[in-house]
Amino acid sequence: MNRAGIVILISGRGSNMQAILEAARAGDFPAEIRAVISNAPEAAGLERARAADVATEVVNHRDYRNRTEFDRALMEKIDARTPDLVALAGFMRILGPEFIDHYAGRLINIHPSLLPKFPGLDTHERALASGAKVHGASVHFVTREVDSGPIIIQAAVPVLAHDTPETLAARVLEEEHRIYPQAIRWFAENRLSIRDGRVLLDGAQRPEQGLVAASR
Ligand code: NHR
Ligand code: GAR
Repeated sequence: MNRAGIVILISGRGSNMQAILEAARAGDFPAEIRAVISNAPEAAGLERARAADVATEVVNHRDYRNRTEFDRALMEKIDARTPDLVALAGFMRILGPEFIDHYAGRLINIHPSLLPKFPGLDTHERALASGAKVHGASVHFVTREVDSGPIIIQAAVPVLAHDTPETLAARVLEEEHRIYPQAIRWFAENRLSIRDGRVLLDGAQRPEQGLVAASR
């Protein structure tokens, strides 16, 4: 079987990247990781990728005069790997319209909240401050407007009485590691489509397959 090629973009630790690499290693996974690219030379995920024998690149945003120049350099590095899918995994730079349009329909992100709640940064702090009883993570197609693209899958976790941003983040992260490989599997199996701004799985809206419920 022809496996889909993936390029993963990171900025930091790379635990979601690692979860995807491990899923791909496990066999019968329909995608292969062609490269991991970081905008941050110090990202710990680069070391983890190397340890797994995956090609790595750095496109340091500080080396470019503006966002457009950075985005173009990044596009060049990505396209050299001819991926079917580009996956943001803890990638921390907002991408401009030229980049977004170039990868339309083949660019996805994992975001640590139940979108459309808490787009942007510091999601766990904000979820706690809001008094929310559930929180979670979302995998979505990336569009020009940040954290607003069509949602592929979400996982919910309970917010517990003594949670801190750190304990809540850890509970969410476990779910991220489950749903990101799942979303990539669906994409690689060509089972996802977008109609009226919504993601369909096998041509239908299937909440029971698109949501992993709160556990514990
Ligand atoms: N780009 C577009 N156009 N659309 C999206 O949906 C994107 C995107 C780039 C990244 C990930 C996103 C997240 O999951 C993502 C989605 C960084 C910021 C941010 O404010 C916001 C959202 C996300 C990632 N970044 C600052 C910036 O000026 C830098 C912050 C930093 O370096 O710490 O780019 O949350
Ligand atoms: C993850 O929780 C991811 O959802 C979040 O950062 C963490 C990265 O962890 N992403 C963002 O906040 C994007 N702005 P990881 O590097 O270990 O995968």
